[in-house]
Amino acid sequence: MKTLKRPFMQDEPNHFCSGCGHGIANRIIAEVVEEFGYEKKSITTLGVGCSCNMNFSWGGDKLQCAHGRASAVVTGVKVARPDVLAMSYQGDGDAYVIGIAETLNAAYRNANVTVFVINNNNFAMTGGQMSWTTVPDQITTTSSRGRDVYTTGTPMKVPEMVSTFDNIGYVARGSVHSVKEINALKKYVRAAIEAQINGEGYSLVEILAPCPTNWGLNLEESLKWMEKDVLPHYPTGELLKRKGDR
Ligand SMILES: Cc1ncc(C[n+]2csc(CCOP(=O)(O)OP(=O)(O)O)c2C)c(N)n1
Ligand code: SF4
Ligand SMILES: [Mg+2]
Repeated sequence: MKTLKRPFMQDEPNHFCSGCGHGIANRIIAEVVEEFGYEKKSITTLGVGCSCNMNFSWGGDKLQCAHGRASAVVTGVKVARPDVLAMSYQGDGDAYVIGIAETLNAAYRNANVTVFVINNNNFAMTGGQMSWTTVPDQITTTSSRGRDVYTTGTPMKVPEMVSTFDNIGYVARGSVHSVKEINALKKYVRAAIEAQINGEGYSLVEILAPCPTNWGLNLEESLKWMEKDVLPHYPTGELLKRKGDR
């Protein structure tokens, strides 16, 4: 019988709610890090939010950052330790709202780091407030009648924005809402990490993920809602291919 190698996650069960998309994202990143042989040579900077729970499941070295600052901290990590795989793992509120300056500057400076942003369309950890990624008409605790895009802005699309910085390494958006998308996501994660290893510059993978707890839906309803209401605003795919493939 073939024994599958286990990704370098810790033995503790994760601390995410059942049906949460963070766990799948953690697992995929762990598998790819292990495939490249960096399980003992990675440093991940964590945003504030449910992403902090990665602390309990992730086997690599981690740095917990102040809210929104993980892309700045990971830039410094790579300067100090160019030999490690330097990744940040952040939520949409962390990376695209409070930390939008740090996120854009890391990309603009073409730091040779890999940024993962888990976009669940809300500030999950603090109870489901509206984020800049909340989709039109989405009900949150601070948009109780549904998000009004005329007064609060339209969904923030940072991968589309940074993919105009065409000196950088790689940009993609994936999702964990179906098996097909999970398989595609693994390819994006692999491409982003390989771009860093080859010194091709900044890479970003946004990962669409369900948050059944704050969406007030069960998992099945959450996945259907993503397909119908989230994907039209956040199409998946590669936005900026690796340098050799452009
Ligand atoms: C400076 C600061 N402001 C506000 C907060 C409160 N806070 C904690 S988590 C969070 C939102 C996190 O949302 P997101 O990054 O989308 O992560 P998620 O929990 O959705 O995965 C906020 C506003 C904080 N911890 N620090
Ligand atoms: S609140 Fe949402 S994002 Fe946070 S662990 Fe629960 S399901 Fe996941
Ligand atoms: Mg969020």
